[in-house]
Parts: sequence; C-alpha cells; structure tokens
Amino acid sequence: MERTLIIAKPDAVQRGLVGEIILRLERKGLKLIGLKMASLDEAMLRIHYAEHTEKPFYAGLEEFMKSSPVVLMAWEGYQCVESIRILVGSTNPRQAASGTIRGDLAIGTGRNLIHASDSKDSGETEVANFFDDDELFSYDKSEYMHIYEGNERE
Ligand code: IDP
Ligand code: MG
Repeated sequence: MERTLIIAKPDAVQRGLVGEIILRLERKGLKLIGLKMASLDEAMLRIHYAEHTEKPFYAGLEEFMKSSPVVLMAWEGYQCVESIRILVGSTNPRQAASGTIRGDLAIGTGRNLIHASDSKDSGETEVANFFDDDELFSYDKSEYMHIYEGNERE
C-alpha cells in the first residue's frame, strides 16, 4: 500500500484546522498509520524542502514552518499519494478547486495549510524522514471491505 506524509503546517495549527484536515482524509477512507506533533528545525526543513532551497520564497517558507509546531501524519491507502494531492488542491489556494482543503480553507500560497507528498517515492522517503519504525502502526481497518475492491486491498 502507498504511504504519504501529511504536514498540518503552522497555519493549520494556529487556525484550529488540524481536525478538519484529519476529518477529510478519514472520510475518504484512508488509514492513519502515524501521528505526532513536532517543531521543525532548519536542518529538517532543508532536507524536506531540498528542491526549493535555492528559490526566492525559501527563506520565508523556512521561517514560517518554524513559527509554530506542526502536526505530522503518515497515511496509507491504495494509490493514496494521488488521491490526497487531489483532496489537498493546487499549491496556490486561490487557484485550488472548491471542495479541496486549500480551495475551501486558504488564500495565500505561503499559508496553504498542508504539505502532501507528491509521488510514491517521495511518500516513502518523507514518511521515513519524519517517523521512526516504532511510530508507524500496522493494523486492519475493518471498513476496508466497504472501501476497496478485493485487489485494491492488498
Ligand atoms: P506543494 O506544497 O503543493 O507540493 P511546492 O511547489 O512543493 O508545493 O512548494 C512547497 C511549499 O512552498 C508550498 O506548499 C508553499 O507553502 C511554498 N511555496 C511554493 N511556491 C511559493 C511561492 O511562490 N510563494 C510563497 N510560497 C511558496
Ligand atoms: Mg511539493
């Protein structure tokens, strides 16, 4: 099963939208396999946002991501990386579709509430970067037979 890292960013924590984010992912039928609060430091952010460190917005992004604790989550599900990116919406919330987390709840690109892994490989890597093995949980979700067809559950 695919895994993806979700970060409820400082704006989500400050605005009390962590529960709303979790609710939307739970309602989709995805499985929460890891959850914790953390304060991110420069070293972690430079690894997490390695592709962006040379970009003009990076300094502001790092400062913002350090401004409050965040909530880190690992989610699992059939092709969940793509489905979560669709639920999250475009990076610029003003262009994000209505019905998405960013489209419904955010305005500023630098205050877009949530990080979601963007590929199967980055999902695996990012979950491993932020969670130790003993912080990730493997369990049967009883509702799976009502969410997935047989071959999708494997
Ligand atoms: P993503 O979060 O949708 O994957 P990325 O392009 O990977 O978007 O950018 C990472 C994060 O950097 C964004 O979520 C946003 O917080 C911030 N960011 C990206 N582009 C801009 C920008 O043009 N101005 C300010 N912040 C930006
Ligand atoms: Mg990204």
